[in-house]
Amino acid sequence: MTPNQCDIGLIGLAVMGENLVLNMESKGFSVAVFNRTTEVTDKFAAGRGRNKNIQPTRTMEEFVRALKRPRKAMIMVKAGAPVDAVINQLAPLLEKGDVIIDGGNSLFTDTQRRGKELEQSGIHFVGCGVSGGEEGALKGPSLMPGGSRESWEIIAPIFRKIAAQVEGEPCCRYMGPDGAGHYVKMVHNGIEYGDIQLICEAYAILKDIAGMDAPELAGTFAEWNKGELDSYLIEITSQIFRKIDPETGKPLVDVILDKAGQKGTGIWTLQSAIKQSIVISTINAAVEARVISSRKEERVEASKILPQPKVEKFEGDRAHLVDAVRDALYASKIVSYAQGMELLGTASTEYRWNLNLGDIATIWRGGCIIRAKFLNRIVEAYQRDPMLPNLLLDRYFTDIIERTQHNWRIAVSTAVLHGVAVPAFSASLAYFDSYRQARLSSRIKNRPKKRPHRKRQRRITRVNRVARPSRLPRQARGLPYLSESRATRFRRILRARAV
Ligand code: NBP
Repeated sequence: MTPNQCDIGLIGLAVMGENLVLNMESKGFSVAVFNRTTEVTDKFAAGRGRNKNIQPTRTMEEFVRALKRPRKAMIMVKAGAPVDAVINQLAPLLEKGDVIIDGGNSLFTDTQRRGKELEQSGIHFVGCGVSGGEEGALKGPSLMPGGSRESWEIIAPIFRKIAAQVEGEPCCRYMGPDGAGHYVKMVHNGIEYGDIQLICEAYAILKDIAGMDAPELAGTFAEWNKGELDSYLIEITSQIFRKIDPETGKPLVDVILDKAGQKGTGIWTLQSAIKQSIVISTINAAVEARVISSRKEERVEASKILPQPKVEKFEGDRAHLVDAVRDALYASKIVSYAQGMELLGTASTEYRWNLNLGDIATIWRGGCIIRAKFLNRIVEAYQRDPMLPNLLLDRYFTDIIERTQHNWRIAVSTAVLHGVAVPAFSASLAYFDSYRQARLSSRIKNRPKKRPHRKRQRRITRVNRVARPSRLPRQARGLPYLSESRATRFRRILRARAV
């Protein structure tokens, strides 16, 4: 192939990189590829990349020479130091106006730093969240690009085409400047953890209390997948229950190790939520559940020492319990997304990203692990009110909570009485029970404050008026202009509901 002919280049031919390259090529783009270990490149070129519009390269110089201007080079290597190592090799060979895209799970603050560093040489840097695992990468992922708008215009024709398509719409929209794309991907992963944990808890109640076996569980989840819970994760859960372990002949779910690991993004989401003072208790419960599950040996020992609850066999109405668990799952999921969306909205204000929450729900509808019918309801909620402070306040979601609330409590209390751990179900319910109350028990923590002397009070007020930066208009403080304060938004929601 002659130089400067490839539409895009990709560095890092592990599972995600290889599949993305094949996806790009299948959509009509020519792709140059490079990998630190040359044998990996050679193996790919001779195998899955054979007889395709793919150009293997063996040095970074050869890789850069293969690209059309403005050059578009995507990095798909392990997050952290490897990304910096690749950028340090690649950037000196690029020119002003070229674009580097980091498609790995990088920490958004690293993306902000890298973007600033590259800006000095006029090279665009895009931090792009890629969701959907290896299958998504091959067939169409959900893509969350962040960087300058100019860089988005350069990569958009390729990215919109390789993304998953839902109802003719690509699951890829511009998220916002600098670290916005990687931040959205990070929260997406946190939400994914929450979804998975909620499913685990539904399974625990149905199996350990209702006594359902694998075929019954498969049928129940398949049934749920026909309704409001229709989603990729519910669908694959129903399929998992049908898998048989070839060695023992038992259902796979009964023999598989109960130990879950985690990568950085769940913990980063929690750290960011603490920094922004946002409660994401469902995601928090999900991350902690993984931590406890990973201590298998310790749990085995503890189970021999600690007292087990003395519980009676469940004698209630099994069908009713199944309905209660389904409702608890849906209500808790709504709370989890309400928390995740609030975190995104707050970070957007803090970092001045101007995130569009409706767009984010739109691009999660396909390609990614959390794809679900329910995301359409979130899109509609933000169409009704783009400034919605909390999803629970949207009329559709309030109605769901009203309908499911009683069953939600039955599921959680039954689990507690039978000693089945449901940390994400109960954290979601506790969040709802706190958020819905005008007056909380926290008043006990507050000591009544002495009123200052009237003269001193006047002086404090005067000082505050002049010097407290929060008294200045938002724009004067360099914050993005918000048309409404949070309080005004609530008053408007209440007025609308009164009609
Ligand atoms: P890995 O995260 O396993 O990384 C392997 C790749 O990184 C190889 O190409 C390896 O080259 C390269 N690499 C390493 Br390690 N250190 C390097 C260095 N110092 N310089 C240059 N290259 C280096 O690959 P992956 O699972 O395909 O994931 C790629 C990215 O996508 C990650 O950030 C991941 O978090 C993210 N992601 C993964 C998934 C998923 O389902 N796997 C989903 C969504 C996002 P070598 O061959 O020479 O060792």
